[in-house]
Amino acid sequence: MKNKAFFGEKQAQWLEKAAKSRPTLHETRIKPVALIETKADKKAWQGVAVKAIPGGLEAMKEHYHWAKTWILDFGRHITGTIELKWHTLARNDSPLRIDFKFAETPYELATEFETYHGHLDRSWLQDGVIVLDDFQPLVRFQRRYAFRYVKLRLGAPNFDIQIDDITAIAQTSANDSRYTPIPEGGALTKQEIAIEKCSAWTLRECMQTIFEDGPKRDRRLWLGDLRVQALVNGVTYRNYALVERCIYILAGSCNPKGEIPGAAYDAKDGFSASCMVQTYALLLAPLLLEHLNFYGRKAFCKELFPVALHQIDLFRKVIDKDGKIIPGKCSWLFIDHDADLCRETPALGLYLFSLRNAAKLGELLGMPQPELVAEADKLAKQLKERCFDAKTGLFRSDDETRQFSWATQIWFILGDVVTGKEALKVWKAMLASKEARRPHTPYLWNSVLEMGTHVGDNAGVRKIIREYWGGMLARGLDTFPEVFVPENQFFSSYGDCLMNSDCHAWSCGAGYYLRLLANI
Ligand code: RAM
Repeated sequence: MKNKAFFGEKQAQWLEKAAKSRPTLHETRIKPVALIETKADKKAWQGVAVKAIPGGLEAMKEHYHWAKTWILDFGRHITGTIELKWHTLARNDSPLRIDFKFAETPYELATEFETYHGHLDRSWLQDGVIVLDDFQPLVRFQRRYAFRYVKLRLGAPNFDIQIDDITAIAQTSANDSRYTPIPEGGALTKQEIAIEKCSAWTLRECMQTIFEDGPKRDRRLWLGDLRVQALVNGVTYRNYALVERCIYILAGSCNPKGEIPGAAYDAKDGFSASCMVQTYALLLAPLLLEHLNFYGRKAFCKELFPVALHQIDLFRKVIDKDGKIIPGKCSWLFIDHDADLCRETPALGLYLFSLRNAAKLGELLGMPQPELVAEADKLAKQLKERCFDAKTGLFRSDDETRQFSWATQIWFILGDVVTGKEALKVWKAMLASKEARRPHTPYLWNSVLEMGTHVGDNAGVRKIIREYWGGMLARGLDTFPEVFVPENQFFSSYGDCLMNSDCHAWSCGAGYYLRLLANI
């Protein structure tokens, strides 16, 4: 029977390699640090603050009847579950009901999930009920959660219970001993060191059997997120095997046209791929180049290079001879969660970036692709002629809206539409522009850092990190969230910020740039 897989038997082999390289998850046991309550506070992020109840944890150990609510703070973000040890003082006349809720943020903790009105499934919100018919004294919550706070309500009117212990069991595939914290007194400020630490912690929490985007939601490997994660991993935990496992999963899941999926889920019964995202597919070439630069894994990169080249071949088909995207030909062009952003134009810049990176990779692998550079130069010229606006010094979108956006400047500069001093000028004009659409998510902010580094404004990049990532830190989180729009604290791409993931991999990139710029 003919093998329908585009890359033939290799795809099955890649999936097999991925299945065999499932990493070990390291577990840590963590005790709660405080019993807390939430209170409305206009000054706090999203209007909710938490307050420790003095002596609360000791009081919790006393026996009681009737149901009581306990809110625990574990003092840091955890990906894992909890164990509850308890006993009853007399025989029961009913089962024991435990209502529970896990939350990453104070707002999530304080807000009733019944108010949720977003368009992703409510099942992502982490609550539920356990009813114990048989009174086993040790209850381990079966699902995996992402949380710092846990709210429990348990007890019964006709028998006393006593809580003996509550412990969180955190899990990660990151090897903590490989992470070297940055000492104070060197090239980075205290705040920058804290940002780097938070970046690494964000990555660590997302490092499970795959690099997940967020351990609360979507728990999926996304190719765009993976590139950011692989960069930070390369300067922290250096788990190259996990990077390769993830690339094998995606490459093995290519559809019959050879398109690499944007996302995959590591399910118990196999990998399930979804979402064709062309702007992510084009990042495979840069990802492989960076992987080669970090670990020198030539054989691996050679094996996967044809998949990266094929993504370029596929994208070439959606561009006409004038260098314009043919309407209706693209699948999902993800650049940022911004519904009003013209995505086609930045996507063309990203295509240039992919072409140039593929050419560099080809050189290093001894598989040169000179025609890719010629193609990139021709397209860059066409785009410059059509999109450059001399009055503002910025590129407009290549459609009837003639929109100015940071996204277009970023990807045009990363794709070398202009270089050197000209590129630096665009960077400065972008930072000063009042008109250009700004990024919504840390994912695009990460590309801002990449652009600034590319044009050589290291001081400017560090300033953005201190302001934007520093602003996230000031929220009191110890992981970086999926979205952070300082002027709109309730912003969500999903219709309700309860659905936001507050430990999200694509936000960890600042740690990479800080180490790079400080030469650490
Ligand atoms: C969301 C997630 C994920 C991202 C995609 C495009 O579902 O935040 O991280 O890569 O969007």
